[in-house]
Amino acid sequence: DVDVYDPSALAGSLHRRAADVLEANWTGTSTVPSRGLYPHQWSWDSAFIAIGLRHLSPLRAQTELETLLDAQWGDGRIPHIVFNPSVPLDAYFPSPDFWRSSTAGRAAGAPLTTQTSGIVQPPVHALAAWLVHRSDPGLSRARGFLSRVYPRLAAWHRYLLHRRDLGGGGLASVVHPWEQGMDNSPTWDAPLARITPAPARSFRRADLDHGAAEDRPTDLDYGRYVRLATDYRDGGYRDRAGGGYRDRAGGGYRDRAGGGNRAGHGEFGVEDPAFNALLIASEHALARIAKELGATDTARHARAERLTAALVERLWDPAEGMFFCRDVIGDELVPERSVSGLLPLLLPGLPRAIVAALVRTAHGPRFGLGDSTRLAPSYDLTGEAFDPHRYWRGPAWFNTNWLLERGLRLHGETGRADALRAAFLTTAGESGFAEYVDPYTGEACGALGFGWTAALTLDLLH
Ligand code: 9WN
Repeated sequence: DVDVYDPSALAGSLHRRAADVLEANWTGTSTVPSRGLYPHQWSWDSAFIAIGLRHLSPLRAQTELETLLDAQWGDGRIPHIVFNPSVPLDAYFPSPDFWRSSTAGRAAGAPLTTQTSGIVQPPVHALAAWLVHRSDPGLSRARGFLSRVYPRLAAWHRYLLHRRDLGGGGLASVVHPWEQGMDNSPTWDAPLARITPAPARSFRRADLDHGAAEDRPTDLDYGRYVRLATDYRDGGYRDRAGGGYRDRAGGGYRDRAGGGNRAGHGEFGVEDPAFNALLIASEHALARIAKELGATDTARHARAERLTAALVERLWDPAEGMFFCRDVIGDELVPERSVSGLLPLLLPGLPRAIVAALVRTAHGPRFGLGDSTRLAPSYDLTGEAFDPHRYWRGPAWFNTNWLLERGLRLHGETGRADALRAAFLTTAGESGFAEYVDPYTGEACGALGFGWTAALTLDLLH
C-alpha cells in the first residue's frame, strides 16, 4: 500500500538525495558549498562537509580537509576561501585579484601558487578531522592521515590563540564579520557602524546574480565588508595581538605608535561565543588526536578547560541566560541575541547551571525550539532587527542547528535532541537542502543543494 507511511524508506531516499548533492558539488579535490553562489572551497563549510562525507567516502572526507590544509599560510592561518583557478574571476566577489594573497600576504606566509582570501573562518577543522578518522581508523592509519594533519591543526590553533588574542583575555577575536561566518548578524551592526563603507561603485557584487536581494546583506553592509578587508590586506594581513596594544589601565585601545589606527586595520575586533566554542571543541579533539598518535600529556584538555572558563568569564550573561559577543575595541558586550550565544552548549566542561540556562533560552520565546519554530533561528525572534528571510538576521541555518543538536545530546537532553534531529531532517529534505530557511515555515531561502545542509543531513541519518 503506497499510502503507508514508511520512515525507513523516506530516510533511504533522503540519504540518496543528500549524497547526490555532495556528489554534484564535488570538484575532485574538495566540495563547493553551492555551484552557483559559492563556486570555491570555503573553510568551515569544508569541515562540516567532511563530517557528512565520511559516511559516504572516508577517503574523500580526508581529501577535503587535506586540500584545505594545503592552502594554510606560514603563520598558521587557514584562509576562509581557497580559490579554484578554473572558475572565472567574476563568478564570486571578492575574487583573488581583490585579496592578492600571494603578494599582500607574503610576509604572513601565504602560498605562492594557490590563491586564497586572507581572513579566516571558525575552527571546526580539528573536530572534523577527529570525526573523519573515527569513521575509518584503518584507512586513516594506513594513510597517516592524523600524523599529517596534526601539526597543521596545532599551528592553526596557535595562530588563533596568540595572534588573535586581541582582547588580552585568552579568547580569539575575529577582525571581519565574514570570519565568524554569520555575515550580517545584527551583532555586527554596532561594531560595524564605525567603519566608513567603501564606495558602492568601487566593487561589483556577484552574489546578487544568484540570490534574491532581500535575502542577502545590504549594499551598505557590503561597503563595510569591503573596507575592512581592503584595510587588512593593505596592512599585509598583519595581526595586532601580542604587541601589548591593550591599554589595561584605561581599558580602551591604544595604538602602539600612539597615532590612530596602524595601516587602517584594527577598527573591528570581536570575541564571538560560537567561534571560541568551536575552537575549544576542536582543542578537545586535538587532544584526542594527540593521544591517538601516542602523546601522553594532558595539556590540551587542560587548556580547553581554561578557555571554557575564559569564555564564561568574558562572554556569559547570567541574567540573559546566554552568551554575548564582546567588542574588544570598546571592551563591552554587544547586547544582541544571536544563535551564536547558544552554541557553547557544545562544550563538555560547561557548568551545569549554564547548560540548564542555555537549554531554557533555546526553548523559550526568543528562539522558540519545540514551540513556535521548526529550527532555531539565527537571531532572537523578538529582537527589533529580526527578519525571517534576510540571511543571518533571522533565518534558520542547518550547521548551527546541528551544533545545537549535538550539544543537547551531549548534556543528556535526549528528548529535545531527538525532536531537533527530526525537524532538521524533515526541513532539510523538504527544502531541497536549502542554504537557510524561514525558521517558522521551513520555506527555502538562498541556494539549494547546499553542501553542509546535505552533509549534516547524512550525519544525522547515521
Ligand atoms: C562570505 C559559504 C559561506 C559561508 C558563510 C556564509 C556565506 C560568504 C558570502 O557563505 O558567506 O564568506 O559570500 O556571503 O555567511 O557562513 O561559509 O557557504
